[in-house]
Amino acid sequence: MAPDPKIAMGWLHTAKFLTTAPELKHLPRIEVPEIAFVGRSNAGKSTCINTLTQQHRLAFASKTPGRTQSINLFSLGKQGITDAVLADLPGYGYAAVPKEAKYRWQQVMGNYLQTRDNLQAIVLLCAPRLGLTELDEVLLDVIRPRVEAGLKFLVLLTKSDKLNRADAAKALQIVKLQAGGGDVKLFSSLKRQGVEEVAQHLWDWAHPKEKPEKPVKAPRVAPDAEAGQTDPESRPDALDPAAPEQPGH
Ligand SMILES: Nc1nc2c(ncn2[C@@H]2O[C@H](COP(=O)(O)OP(=O)(O)OP(=O)(O)O)[C@@H](O)[C@H]2O)c(=O)[nH]1
Ligand SMILES: [Mg+2]
Repeated sequence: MAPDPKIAMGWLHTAKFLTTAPELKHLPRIEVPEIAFVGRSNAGKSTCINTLTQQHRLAFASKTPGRTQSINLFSLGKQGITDAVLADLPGYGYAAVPKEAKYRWQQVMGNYLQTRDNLQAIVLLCAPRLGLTELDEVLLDVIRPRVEAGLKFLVLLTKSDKLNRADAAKALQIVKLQAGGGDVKLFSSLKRQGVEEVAQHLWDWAHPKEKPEKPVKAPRVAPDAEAGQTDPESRPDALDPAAPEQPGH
C-alpha cells in the first residue's frame, strides 16, 4: 500500500486528459501501466474516475446511460512524468443501443481487454442491487486468462449510498461469492465511501514493488553509485506520443 492515502490521492489529482479513441488501433502505444474502468452502462465509471482524481469534469458522466462512447485515457504522474494511465471505457448492457453498435463495442472491448499490452489492472464497477450480471460474467471469462497471468482485478459495488448497511453487507457477500473470492469493495462517489482505499490500490498497481533480486556476491561499489547518481535511462518510461501504433490490431 502507498505509505499514506494522501500520497495516492495527490498522485491521482495529477490526472490529465490524454486522448480519446473509438477503438484499440487508434490508441497510442504506451509503456506505463494502464488501469481500465469497465462495467455496465450507468454503473458510475466516469464518476468514479472524477472522484478518485478529485476533478469534476475530467471524465464525462451523465444520467443518460451510454454517455461514454469511446476509450478515454487520462495520464497520471508527478512533475510531468507520466507513470500510469487510467482508461474510462464505454459501458455495456444498455438496452436502447442498436444491435450493430452493441456488436461493434463487444469487439472493441474484447480486443482491448485481451490485447492491450500495458493493461495492468481492471476495476469492474457494478450496481449493488444487480450484482454481477450475465454481461459482467462474460467479461470475467474474457479476462480470466490474463488475470491468471497476473492482471490485477478489483470489483466495486458502486452507489453504495443507495443501500442501507444491512443490504450493502449482503450485496458485498453475494458479489464476493460471484467473483470467486476476488477483491470486492463498496464504493460511493456521493458519500466518498472506499475512495482512499481504492486510490491506494491504484497506486500500488502502478508502482509495483520490485522483487528483491537473488543475493549475489557484492561487487565493489563504483564511486558514482556511492554518490547516489542515477542513470536517466532508468526512469520509468514516459509516454512516447511518437511511438507507432501497435502492430496487429
Ligand atoms: N447516488 C449515486 N449516484 C452516482 C454515484 N456515482 C455515479 N452516480 C450517478 O450515476 C449516473 C451514471 O454515472 P456515470 O459515471 O456517467 O456512469 P458510467 O458508468 O460512466 O456510464 P456510461 O458512460 O454510460 O457507461 C450519473 O447520474 C451519476 O451521477 C454514486 O456514488 N452515488
Ligand atoms: Mg462513462
